[in-house]
Amino acid sequence: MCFTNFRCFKSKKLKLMNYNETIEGILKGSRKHLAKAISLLESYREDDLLIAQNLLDELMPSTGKSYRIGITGIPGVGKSTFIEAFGEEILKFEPKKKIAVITIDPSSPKRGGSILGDKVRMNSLSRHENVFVRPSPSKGEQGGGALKTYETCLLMEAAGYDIIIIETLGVGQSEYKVGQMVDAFLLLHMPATGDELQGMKRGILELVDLLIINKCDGKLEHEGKLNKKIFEQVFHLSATKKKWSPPVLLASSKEKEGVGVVWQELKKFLLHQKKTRDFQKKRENQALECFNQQLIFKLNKKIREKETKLLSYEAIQEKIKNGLLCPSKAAQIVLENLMKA
Ligand SMILES: Nc1nc2c(ncn2[C@@H]2O[C@H](COP(=O)(O)OP(=O)(O)OP(=O)(O)O)[C@@H](O)[C@H]2O)c(=O)[nH]1
Ligand SMILES: [Mg+2]
Repeated sequence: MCFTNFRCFKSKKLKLMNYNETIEGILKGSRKHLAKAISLLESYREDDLLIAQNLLDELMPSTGKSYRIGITGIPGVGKSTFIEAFGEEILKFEPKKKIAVITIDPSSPKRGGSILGDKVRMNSLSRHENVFVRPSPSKGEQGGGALKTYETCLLMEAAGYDIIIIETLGVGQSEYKVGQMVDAFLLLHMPATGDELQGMKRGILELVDLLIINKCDGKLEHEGKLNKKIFEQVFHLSATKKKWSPPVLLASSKEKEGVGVVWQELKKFLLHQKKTRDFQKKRENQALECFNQQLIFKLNKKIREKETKLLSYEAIQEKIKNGLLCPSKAAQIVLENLMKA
């Protein structure tokens, strides 16, 4: 049952794209219809977003059945190369699985689109008939980037994808946001990148479920083994707080070595999560968090759109920056004006 705004049914665009055909197409696993729905979701236009919202709402009963996996690590650590090897490894043992990959690209501040959208990547994996690779613009926080990634996951689930892999940018807030929207979060580390723990963002280590030391080939192999001991000690020391101590694995994505072990260990983790019911609890919290974020995002957007009667949003911001208006009083004024409007 669709509870959302029915105004969108009058949209010309909706008639053109054929709403029912799109829903049926997605449920049958059509890439064309899935891609169209994701584009609507990523759009800045209000009418597109309303259609995407309604589509997703109708598809909700068919979502939730995948494993959502986040992959992070500094730029150049080998995330894309790893995902390609990892995906191929999964399909070797479980050929019926359907894998979707979302790569988050830095967005162009001017155009709002994806800068690297046209870059050819994961060439061999993306050619597989059971694989769907989709670059997604990060759109910054104001564009609600992470929220769109979450909903893209839901659309992919409705299209029957069993495993959804999200490659983060590896820098900034989006990395943490992805870490908080997946079932399992994998961190790729590269040996010989200086002081291991100083260089590593501590907060990320707390979100990690599996740590993979990549590029363990050639000259870096020995260093990789030394790094493994350091990370194992770190996880051992913090193990009392967590039910699961993240395994530290050595891999070479380029040589496709050690990648199969990652899949085996990941399955153990997911099974452990399901047994302890942490899997379901985490999903419920994530869905509620997405709702809260959407509410804040939509409220913020509305406030920006509606010029307050007393002061414009920009003028209020200016006064706050110059210390002429107290932030809580400012928020009160904006909210009151919004209610009146
Ligand atoms: N020697 C070696 N090189 C690797 C390995 N994995 C990736 N590389 C190389 O590292 C470089 C960066 O790899 P990517 O897979 O693009 O890294 P990434 O983390 O996805 O990079 P960004 O998306 O730009 O953050 C490429 O030249 C890869 O060939 C590995 O296991 N061993
Ligand atoms: Mg990459």
